[in-house]
Amino acid sequence: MAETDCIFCRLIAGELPADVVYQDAAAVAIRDSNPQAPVHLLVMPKEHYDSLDDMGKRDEPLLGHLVRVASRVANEHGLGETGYRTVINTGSGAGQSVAHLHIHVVGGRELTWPPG
Ligand code: DGP
Repeated sequence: MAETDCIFCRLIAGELPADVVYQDAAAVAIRDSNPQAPVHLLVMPKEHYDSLDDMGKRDEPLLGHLVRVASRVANEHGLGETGYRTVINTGSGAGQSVAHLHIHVVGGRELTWPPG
């Protein structure tokens, strides 16, 4: 169910503008508005989940689908050869600023490890 005060729910509903690069019945991928690399996409479920910790056993197929979508959009954006990083920030201490589960797909430059 969409949450009226969730930016990503509003964006999925078309109430806010977004650069959508992929969508299907369950998932959407958009360009991040504050990119940290030449390619920085966000893959998210259309249904609202606050975070990864909101997902239960019954959500495992959706979670798997989101990860496959992340791989698909990464490759469609030319990251297959150079490599890319997928990140899910969970909780404010880990840098989660939007409480709607999303997978960052980052690439197009050298990525260091460990992340900050
Ligand atoms: P996180 O900090 O892990 O919750 O990531 C949230 C990301 O969402 C952050 O990189 C910036 C991005 N973001 C926030 N608001 C918007 C928006 O309205 N549109 C788009 N495209 N990205 C947004």
